[in-house]
Amino acid sequence: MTTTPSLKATKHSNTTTAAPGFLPSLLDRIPLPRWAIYAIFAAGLLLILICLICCCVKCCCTGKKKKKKMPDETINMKGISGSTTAALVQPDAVDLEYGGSNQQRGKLQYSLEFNASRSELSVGIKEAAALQAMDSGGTSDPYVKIYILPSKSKTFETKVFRKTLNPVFNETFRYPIPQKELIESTLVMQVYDFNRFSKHDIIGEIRLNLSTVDWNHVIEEWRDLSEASKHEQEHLGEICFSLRYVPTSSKLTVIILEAKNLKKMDHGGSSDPYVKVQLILDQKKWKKKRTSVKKRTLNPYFNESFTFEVSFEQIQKVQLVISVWDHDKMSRNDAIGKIFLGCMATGNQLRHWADMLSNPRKPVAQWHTLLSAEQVDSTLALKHTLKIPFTNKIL
Ligand SMILES: [Ca+2]
Ligand SMILES: [Ca+2]
Repeated sequence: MTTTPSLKATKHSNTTTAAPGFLPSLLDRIPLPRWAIYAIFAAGLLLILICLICCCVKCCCTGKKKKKKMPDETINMKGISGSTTAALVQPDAVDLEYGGSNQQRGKLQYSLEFNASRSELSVGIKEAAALQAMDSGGTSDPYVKIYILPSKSKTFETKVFRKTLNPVFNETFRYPIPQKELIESTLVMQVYDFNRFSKHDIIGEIRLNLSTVDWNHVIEEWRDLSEASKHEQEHLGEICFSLRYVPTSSKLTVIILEAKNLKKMDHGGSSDPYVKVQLILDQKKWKKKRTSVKKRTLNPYFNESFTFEVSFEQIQKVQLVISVWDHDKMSRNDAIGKIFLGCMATGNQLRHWADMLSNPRKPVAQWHTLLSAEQVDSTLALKHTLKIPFTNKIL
């Protein structure tokens, strides 16, 4: 009689020390020792914990990888040859660059007006739409170049619009031109993609035979851009130089870095290039310096620095003329191409000049496409210093 209650008591006390309620009775029914059950639980918990940690680590790592990819991308983009990584990252850009000739170039809206009494043609560049993307980011940096053939007297450029395929230019350019000449001319409007460190790409162009235009009305219309005609784009070459202006010391430093794809001027299919750096003030030649001659090359490397003293007041009105020449031993040196910078400049050249002024003390380098010397001279409208004939000089 006394044993049963004591047994019951011990059994009871056992259960109370473990855990009261449903769980202990469940554990009792499992045909395993308690330590084994606890071990299995612990192992299970550990496994879940490890899984959770793994998930967290994986998430964090992929996040970091995505962030890290950015600099790799830019390096690859800048690389000379498109690496496979770049191709994987930007498949669209690569496709566009090597796309067929049926590629949509986009369209341009322009206006034309001829003022007969003033013999003046006004060309309005309104806007462009759905332009072809020329850059890796799927955009372009468009600007428009305008000139008239066959005179090609003056080339105008609009402002550059960064990273857009639908720029609104709203700029008007005026050409003094007699009516007789007008109806024998062709107006060329070319849309380019600006690139700071490489040649600008032509997106497309519109060629208008001005004899077919009804000049009784102001014309405003949209037209699709077509592929630029190759034969007429006379390629003179490109030049890279850096500009630096220090207002406190009144020093303008021009470093002629290099040129490439220069026009062949000599019979051997080469040129002997050198560069003239000239400053023009009040339409007069003011200061002049030149680089050494690089023999028989179309891609000369100069890296020659020239410093001019130009006061802050003068820098506002000075024009910097950079011209590339071919040296000839036996005959007169020929100009290969020219460009000018300054507050009077337009487009890419004005941009470089403005960048220099807004970054005092900092050298700013940029590539430029050379224009014909005649074209630049006519734009500058230099007061030509009369060449005194040899006989007069003696007298
Ligand atoms: Ca560009
Ligand atoms: Ca030569």
